[in-house]
Amino acid sequence: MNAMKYEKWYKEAVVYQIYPRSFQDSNQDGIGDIQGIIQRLDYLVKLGINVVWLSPVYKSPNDDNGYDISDYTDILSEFGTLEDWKQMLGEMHKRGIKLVMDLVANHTSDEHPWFVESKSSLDNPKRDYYIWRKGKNNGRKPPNNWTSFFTGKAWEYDPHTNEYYLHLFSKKQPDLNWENPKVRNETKEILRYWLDLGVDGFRCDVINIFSKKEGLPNGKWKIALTGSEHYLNEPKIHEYLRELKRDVLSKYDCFTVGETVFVTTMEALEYVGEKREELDMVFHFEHMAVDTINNKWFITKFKPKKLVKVLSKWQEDLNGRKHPEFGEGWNALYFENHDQPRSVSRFGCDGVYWQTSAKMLATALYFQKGTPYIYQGQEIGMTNAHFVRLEQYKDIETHNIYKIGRSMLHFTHKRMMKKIKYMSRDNARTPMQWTNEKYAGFSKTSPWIEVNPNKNVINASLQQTDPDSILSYYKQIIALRKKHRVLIHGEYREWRQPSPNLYIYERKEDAECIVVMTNFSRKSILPRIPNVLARENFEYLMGNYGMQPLSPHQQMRPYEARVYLLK
Ligand code: ISL
Ligand code: CA
Repeated sequence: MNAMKYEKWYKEAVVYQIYPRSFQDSNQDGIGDIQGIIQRLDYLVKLGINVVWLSPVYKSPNDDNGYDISDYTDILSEFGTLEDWKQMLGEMHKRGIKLVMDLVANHTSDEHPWFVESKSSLDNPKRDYYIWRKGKNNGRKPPNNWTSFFTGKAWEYDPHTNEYYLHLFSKKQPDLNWENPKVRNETKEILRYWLDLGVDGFRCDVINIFSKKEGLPNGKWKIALTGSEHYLNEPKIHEYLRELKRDVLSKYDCFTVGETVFVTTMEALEYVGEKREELDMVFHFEHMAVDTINNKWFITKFKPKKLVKVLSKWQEDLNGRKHPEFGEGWNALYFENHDQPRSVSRFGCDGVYWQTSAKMLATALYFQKGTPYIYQGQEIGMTNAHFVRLEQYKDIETHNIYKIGRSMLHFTHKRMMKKIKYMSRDNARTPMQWTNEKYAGFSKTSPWIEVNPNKNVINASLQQTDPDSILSYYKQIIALRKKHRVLIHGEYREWRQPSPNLYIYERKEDAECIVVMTNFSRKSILPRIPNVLARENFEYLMGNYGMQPLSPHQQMRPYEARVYLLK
């Protein structure tokens, strides 16, 4: 079979991310599961999405909630069985929903049989599956100064063989050695296994850090991620991705979205440019850093202008005009995932303007060029967890940063809790709020992580019957994307504004043009619209203030969003 045969259906897709542990519990053990997902598929059909990205459901000791895999071809028993999974896939396909699985191949769990073998002796055939090195100073110090994404050293000493292994995440997540062709072949087998079972694509975890610079040199000291200049976007990763594409992915009708940390637009194009034959799109993080300085834990006030600048840059740079040798690239549009705070709490207002601002954010994002990704609960405007005690948080990253902040930086408990409250990944991991029942309809028993106390006000069941709800608004957005081709293929152009809080852009293809207007503030602001355009030129399509405004030139009210067809 030939890659060219397939239509690029993913460009018209709308993806919904499920974090299985927190979506729906079917057997009342407090943990979401696969049968739970099956129960909620009709909800997803009504929403209008047509692809599900499922965060890991593989066997895992759950040091990092499934991103530490101990068996890539079987299902974690808390989530169900492979039979359940097959049933889920069948039920999805029956409803026209495709399934994208999470491929976590930078590292395995330390309980994966490969690692168990690898650490058993220096001459084990699987020794080279991982990155083992002798320590410095007669073994007393780690091989280099690299630090982990979850803070602390990136090396763990193993007394049995007197060497250290590299782990860029937790010490229970040893990094695989991608320079070893056997490791690449194992990954290909895993891909084939799931593709042959019928999956439609992969979200590839931290794909741009697989290849490490030869010799593993010391990195320049940084407040976080010392050493990263020696593994971010190393030239060989591009070879490896083309190898996966050539040997496996091109033979199936599937797509890939790579999670690429700290990439610039130009680096991203090397992964997604159509001529590169590597990935179909990437998740970048530039817009996820606009409220931080250098590091996610150094938080600064959110300024809409910064966000808009980044969004426009990605829209413009990926069109490929600056680098025709790479070809055009395709964007992945997201504000949320299981690692990020809730967008309404972060870029909107989860108080008075909760509903308006959640709708505005969706308008600003999902009419851009690219494939929309909706993270579970985002479509009902779920907010940050607002936990008050450290014990309420479950995430390994959160607990690690708390320890480091207190012990090494000498920050007060209060200061650390403030950071965590804003930035912890658990903000996105509280149970999906289906109803106002005790456990939000997620489960009948106390869940693995507490339900957000606002479930009585924010839940899907309330919103399903309300035409003015955030959920209904998301349905409208998805329907509009399906109706207007220009929203898929049209060119993007920002209409720059004097106000730093207004974001207006157009999508244009041939004679069709759609204008999207959003206000990121609680003030009313006059938009700047070319004078030549009269009121009659604008056909109102949708907005978050109900009734059609009198004129497109009219003030943008607090967090207002309006969408017009330009004639
Ligand atoms: O959330 C982050 C840390 O604050 C990110 O840096 C995150 O670690 C990075 O985006 C990689 O994320 C992915 O791989 C991790 C896993 O913990 C995340 O859940 C996953 O999305 C390790 O597999
Ligand atoms: Ca369960």
